[in-house]
Amino acid sequence: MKKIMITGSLGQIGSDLIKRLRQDYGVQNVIATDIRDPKDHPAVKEGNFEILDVMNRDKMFEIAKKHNVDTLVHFAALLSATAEKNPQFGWDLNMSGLMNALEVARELNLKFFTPSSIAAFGPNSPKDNTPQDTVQRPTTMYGVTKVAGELLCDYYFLKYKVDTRGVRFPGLISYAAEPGGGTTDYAVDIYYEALKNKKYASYIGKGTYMDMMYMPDAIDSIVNLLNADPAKLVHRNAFNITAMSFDPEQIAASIKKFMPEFTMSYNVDPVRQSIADSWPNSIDASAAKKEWGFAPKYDLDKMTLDMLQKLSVKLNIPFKAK
Ligand code: AKB
Repeated sequence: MKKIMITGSLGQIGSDLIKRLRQDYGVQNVIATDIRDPKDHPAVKEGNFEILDVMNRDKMFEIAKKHNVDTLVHFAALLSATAEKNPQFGWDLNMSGLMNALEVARELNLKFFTPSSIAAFGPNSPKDNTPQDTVQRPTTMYGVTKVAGELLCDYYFLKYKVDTRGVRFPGLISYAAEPGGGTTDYAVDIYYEALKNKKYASYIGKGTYMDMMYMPDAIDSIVNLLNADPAKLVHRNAFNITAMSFDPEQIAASIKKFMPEFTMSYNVDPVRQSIADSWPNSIDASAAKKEWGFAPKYDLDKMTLDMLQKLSVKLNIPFKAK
């Protein structure tokens, strides 16, 4: 992996991955692309940036060829809550975007990474410690596209030998770019509101457990899986990974440890609650640990303290852990 192109790179994961890859591989060797072009974004100002709508396969091919990339990381997609509002567009964007990216990877012989999600499981998957290989009958459009995407990536590896790799991400928590349109986003919003208002009304109900991970661990997982020895990869495209599982009460309790005046109430959103109810409480990441050494570093309290400290700088709101 020497020259990497990223689609949807100004989103939550891309914003952090660009920084890491530019540090590791050199600024000029990371080609950031996105449908948006905010001129003041560091990724746009610092290095190579190209406007790309992933529905346009010719343009994607042209950019990859022009920059002579050897790796394609494909993020552009609608997340769960947004896809549920417009399922037809969710299918079109998530599936055509992925198919275009896989075709570009096939034609140019690129290494390929795209994320799947805990959303690839459904209400009849085992709820706790959900195995790597098990029943997958998701009931959201996002989940349907994630299962289809996992299979499509397997297909491109088996049929065309494209070096496809991927993980099932849990909810990702980060401070650089805010997530948009997910179900797990409450676990990001809560830190912003804790700093701004010392209180938060959760749209996810008490007792709803979901897998989560802090962004530095997610970024490590992408880089480590892309660099993993292919001979050791049995699963390739849909590794379960997780760092923690909690419900709103537990993340609130973690914030209170550092900010005792913080309070939480509930204002449950039925749509996002029913999506969360269809997902696992916790998934089993043992295949990722065994096949490529996945090892997250952040637990809930370590993440909470870092999030509050980093966000206080970003938002310019004083914070001192109690
Ligand atoms: C979402 O909530 O839609 C995403 C995901 C778990 O894939 N964060």
